[in-house]
Amino acid sequence: VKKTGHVEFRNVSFAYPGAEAPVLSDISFTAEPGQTVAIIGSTGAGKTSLLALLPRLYDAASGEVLLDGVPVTKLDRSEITQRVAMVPQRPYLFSGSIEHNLRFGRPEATDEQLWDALTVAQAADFVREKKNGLGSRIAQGGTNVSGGQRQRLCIARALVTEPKVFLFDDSFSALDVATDARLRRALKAKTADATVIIVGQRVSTIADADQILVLDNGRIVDRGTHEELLETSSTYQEIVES
Ligand code: DUT
Ligand code: MG
Repeated sequence: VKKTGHVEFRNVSFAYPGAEAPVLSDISFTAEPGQTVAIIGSTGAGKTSLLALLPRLYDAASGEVLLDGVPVTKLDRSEITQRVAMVPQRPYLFSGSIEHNLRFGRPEATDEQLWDALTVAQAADFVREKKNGLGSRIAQGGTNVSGGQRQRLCIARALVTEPKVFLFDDSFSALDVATDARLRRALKAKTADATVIIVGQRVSTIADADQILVLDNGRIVDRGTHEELLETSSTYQEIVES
């Protein structure tokens, strides 16, 4: 199997341990290398839960989640983490230098790779302006940087690992619209062959995706491009207008 970052969900259902009601029901879609698939839906729709099944934070109750054609349950954790990077909804920075935080998934990364990732993540200026640059200290939980800076540092951390698949869980929400657009343009140029799955609330963040999945109550109720969904999906129209 070529390890290109091909993602497929096949009739996936999932319930949290101990809960009876399924959080995801019969989810099927594919995300190909070079594509961006966006997931949109109201709070509690199951977006974060869906992403969590790929890096196996949880396993599906039924159906299959496949990475490059192989069920993730048959892969070693290291094979998954080499290919998949997730930027969580509440990105976490730990106590230590910026450099230390950025190298977390790839200790051997060069300084050049760190700066390259920071540049794409639109965080290079902010790090350069700090007196100690990459050596600047981050407080536990990243409490001494803003929410948007924290998001960008966590995006840079994911970029440093050069994954085949990026999972962004609402990773652009704390950025202003212009920074969001710049970041995603740079990301697209840098990761043209990667598979990108992006959870977003803001229409501008997801409108240029190759495919948008509209999630409602754990089900994909509609799918298509932005233009198609504007025509066909009342759920999507409601989200766009809200
Ligand atoms: N849920 C649990 N246990 C968890 C996490 C979530 O029972 O550890 C429930 C809450 C919710 C459903 O699963 O009813 C879906 O949650 P998820 O976090 O996947 O929703 P979301 O679409 O990511 O919501 P948001 O937009 O608020 O991030
Ligand atoms: Mg979520």
